[in-house]
Amino acid sequence: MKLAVTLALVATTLTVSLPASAQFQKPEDAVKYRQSALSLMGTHFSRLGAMANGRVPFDAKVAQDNAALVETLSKLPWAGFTADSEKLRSKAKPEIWMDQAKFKQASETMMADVAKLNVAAKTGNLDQIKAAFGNAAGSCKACHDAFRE
Ligand code: ASC
Repeated sequence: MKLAVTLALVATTLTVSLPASAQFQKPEDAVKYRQSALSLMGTHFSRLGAMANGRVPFDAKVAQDNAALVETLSKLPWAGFTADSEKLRSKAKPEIWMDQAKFKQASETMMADVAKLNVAAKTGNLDQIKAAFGNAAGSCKACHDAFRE
């Protein structure tokens, strides 16, 4: 019994501390993971955009909920850009793996911008949200221009 508990603890520790690539059974799973995270981020970011651009009426609570989700989701895609998924067909450009420092910098800029968008959403001030949304949309686009087909 004690051994079983110890083994379970060791297994849990290993799972948590393994590198990202080892968290996916197949390279395809990593691609699916990052695409899912980016797709969800786009969905919730677009709902904020609709309010920032006046296409739907501003609702402070809806803006807060979506901005909080976007900030959380922004942390997820990167683990899916595993070395062994580079060879798979997707919109990811080889530059992601060729210039990893630049890709990491772009991801950090985006995460910082959406964290600021979340702060702005909590104020409930539409002008602040509009400004922060514009910056975040710019960092999404910059990364897509450089790293997405
Ligand atoms: C979105 C979405 C993106 C970004 C980007 C901003 O709503 O899905 O990828 O905004 O278009 O420039």
